[in-house]
Amino acid sequence: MASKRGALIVLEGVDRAGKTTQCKKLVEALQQSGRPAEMMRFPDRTTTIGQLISSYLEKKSDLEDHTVHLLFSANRWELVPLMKKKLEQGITLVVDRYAFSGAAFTSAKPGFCLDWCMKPDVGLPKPDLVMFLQLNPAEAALRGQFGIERYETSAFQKLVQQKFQLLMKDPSVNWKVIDASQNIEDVHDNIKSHSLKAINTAERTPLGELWK
Ligand code: ADP
Ligand code: FDM
Repeated sequence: MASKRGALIVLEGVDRAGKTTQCKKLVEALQQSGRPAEMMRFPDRTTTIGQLISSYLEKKSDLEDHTVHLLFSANRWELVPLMKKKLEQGITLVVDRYAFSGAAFTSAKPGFCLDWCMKPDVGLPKPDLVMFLQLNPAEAALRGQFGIERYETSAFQKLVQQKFQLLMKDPSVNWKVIDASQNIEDVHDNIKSHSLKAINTAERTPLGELWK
């Protein structure tokens, strides 16, 4: 009998909602309960493409808007063989941002439609679960100032949030909205319970293709 595949679990959400904190805690909890799990994040700034993106985000270089959008997508596609290999090995992948950030951030720029922004990511491995960490801007502000990277302004983040709301209307994706204003442990318990269900379901279902 073929071994059971791992689940592809994505955390999305506004800046400072707790994505990174929760991805790490989820991976630790899964590993401690004997379930193989690894964390990934997009953009993955370690690859050649990722370094171009990182320099753009740090405002050390400028890139044309369509071009950088396609680089973010290429950065996901270049990791697909590795992701599939790990999932087939039974490793659950917990991913900090994915194609939803890609579509939400670029479509918040003038002159971009959501449909065009989603196209390059059509066919990526489809997450078994996407959790959106919901936090209002006032509460996010209590967690610290915006950083100095590109996109880190409240006006732009507000537009991004609206694009996420549109993406969440798509019933082909298994979205769960998480109240990220709770304390770290309560958010974690919520995320863990959704994740355990997704891991069980993924064992019995083939990996899908996103937005196809
Ligand atoms: P993100 O990856 O979504 O930007 P982080 O996980 O980096 O968010 O968290 C941003 C900041 O908020 C960090 O200082 C983190 O310790 C803090 N934080 C995360 N989750 C919570 C929470 N539930 N309550 C209060 N502070 C939090
Ligand atoms: N971002 C992230 C995009 O614009 N497109 C994408 O496809 C992805 C994955 O890059 F501002 C943006 C979102 C955020 C920045 O920051 C990455 P972090 O701190 O590494 O998540």
